[in-house]
Amino acid sequence: MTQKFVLATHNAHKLQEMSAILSGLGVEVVSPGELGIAVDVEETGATFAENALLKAKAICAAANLPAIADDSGLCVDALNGGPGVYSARYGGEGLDDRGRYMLLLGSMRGQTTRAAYFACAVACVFPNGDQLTAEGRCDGAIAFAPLGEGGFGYDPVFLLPEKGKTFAQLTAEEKAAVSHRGRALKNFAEKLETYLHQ
Ligand code: ITT
Repeated sequence: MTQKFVLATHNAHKLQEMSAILSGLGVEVVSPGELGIAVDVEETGATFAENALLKAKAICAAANLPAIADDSGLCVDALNGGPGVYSARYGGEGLDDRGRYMLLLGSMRGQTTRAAYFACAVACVFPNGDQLTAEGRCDGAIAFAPLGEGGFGYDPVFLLPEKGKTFAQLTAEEKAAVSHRGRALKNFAEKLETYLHQ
């Protein structure tokens, strides 16, 4: 594929994961920083898919290049699906990743129902207005204490029962093979290939 895509994210960890996964799938990407673009998009959508589309549209318009956005989050059964689309803002502005996952562990204290999943919606918008979308999900459970040093965000408290490890205990490749983002981007790359051969 010779077409270049700009990744519509300001999250350095997401950028790194998306670049690695998409490069492995043969999709050439550039970051907004490399293009000198910084667009702050208000995530007003009610769903991951709506927010992904908002981000992709805004960056596509600013860069005049096809733009790929990811909107993602952690959905916890015992918290009625929260923090969900509010995962990046959980607990308010003052918290960092650790602050957010510690807050989550606190709100899960005494909860025996630990089921949770990560969700990811990917949207790609082309300068001619065409759109491609894809979704991915990874089921797991909320750990009782943080474990592992890898990844970002809620990774230290997201447990994959079948591996007996948190996302933060996996290598980047192991995480990408099963993660919500890895699955969504793989599905997206298949749709992109079909689209580009039309
Ligand atoms: P952009 O909108 O600029 O892409 P963001 O971090 O605000 O960056 P989102 O609105 O999609 O992105 O929020 C996603 C949040 O969900 C992210 O900040 C993490 O807290 C969490 N999250 C998403 N994917 C994750 C992953 O793979 N591992 C751990 N936490 C993740």
